[in-house]
Amino acid sequence: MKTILPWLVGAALLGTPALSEDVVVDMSQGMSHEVKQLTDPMATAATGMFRFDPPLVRLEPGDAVVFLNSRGQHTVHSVPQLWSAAMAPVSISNKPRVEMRFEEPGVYGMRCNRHGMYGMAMLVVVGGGGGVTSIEDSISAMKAGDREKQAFRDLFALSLAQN
Ligand SMILES: [Cu+2]
Repeated sequence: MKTILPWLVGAALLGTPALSEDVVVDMSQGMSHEVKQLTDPMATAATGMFRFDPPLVRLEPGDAVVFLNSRGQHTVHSVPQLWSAAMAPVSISNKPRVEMRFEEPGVYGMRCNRHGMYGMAMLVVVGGGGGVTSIEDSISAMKAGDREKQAFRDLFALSLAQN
């Protein structure tokens, strides 16, 4: 049985922090990983119709994620219960391309404001992860439907299976 590292609930410590808008990244440092936001009418499962691609990204500290296609239909918003306190929350909408560098190890859960209810969720794990005390407690504390919570459970399970 794999022990889960001491994760710490960032949201409880942060309260309701101000959302950061654009985060400008110097791409000369670290690698960048593109994450597309897709609407796929051919998807066979409802959870696949609206999705981040890929939904799980592992980074080294200093690497960046390039969020593509936050245009009206899709957004990227941090989930307070699944967000390491080391980094300011994110709120991206109406931007075709936003680069964001993740400097601190931790886990960072994000959702689309419009399609989170359909399971449009994603997880960034930086370095060894950490930052959330209990995955299940944090997910339970989310104000979200079962489909979205299950999407995050699946992403955490996938991330732990890859360790
Ligand atoms: Cu969306």
